[in-house]
Amino acid sequence: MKIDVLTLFPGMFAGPLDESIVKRARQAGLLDLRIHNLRDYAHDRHRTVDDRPFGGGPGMLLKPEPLFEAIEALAGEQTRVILLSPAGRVFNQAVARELAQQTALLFVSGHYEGFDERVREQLADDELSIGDYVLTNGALPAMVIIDAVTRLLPGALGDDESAHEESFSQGLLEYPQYTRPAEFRGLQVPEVLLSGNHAEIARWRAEQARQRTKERRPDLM
Ligand code: 4HQ
Repeated sequence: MKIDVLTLFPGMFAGPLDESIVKRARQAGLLDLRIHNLRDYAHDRHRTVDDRPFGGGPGMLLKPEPLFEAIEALAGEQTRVILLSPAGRVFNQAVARELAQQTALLFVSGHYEGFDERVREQLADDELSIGDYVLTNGALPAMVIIDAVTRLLPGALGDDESAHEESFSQGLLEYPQYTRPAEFRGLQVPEVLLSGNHAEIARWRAEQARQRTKERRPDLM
């Protein structure tokens, strides 16, 4: 998969996408990730990318010319162009699975009060939010989504990591888990997990997952 990111803060992307599973996916050629500075597409010597809203009001907007030129330069026929903003549909695991099927993604990370509406109308295929809170810009949302999508690319997870994906994708929260020692500071691991009875263990785990989900995240049930 090819992923391009258009941002005013390319420096924010150094680090989170250079570790762990995303790093390995990039090295293996499963993910071709490129970060682009929106300022490189500005027209003037001050590299201006923002301007005041018509009609007045607080804050600045990303002006259309640099965004149009950048997106037209970076997006191919197959590219899904995605704006990050709190007004988007809310990202979740189902959206991650949908994006993991695409050939190419271009994330456009907003800043200030957002985008000139013509960018939305003419260039965006999709608009996503990572949740109902306000961030300073769309760089972290872009990284969150890239992380969640990358681990779904075929071959991105090792065998141990894939086994884990199965249990979460049942749509419930995880059951409680324990490792050695069986007693730690007087705290015992539940007897059933030491029993060796695999059918009974599977039943116990399913019930724990159900109870925990009902208690903490009834919206998932
Ligand atoms: N922002 N999910 C404002 C977000 C956000 C979110 C990005 C802040 C866009 C203009 N983006 N800029 N939550 O809060 O995606």
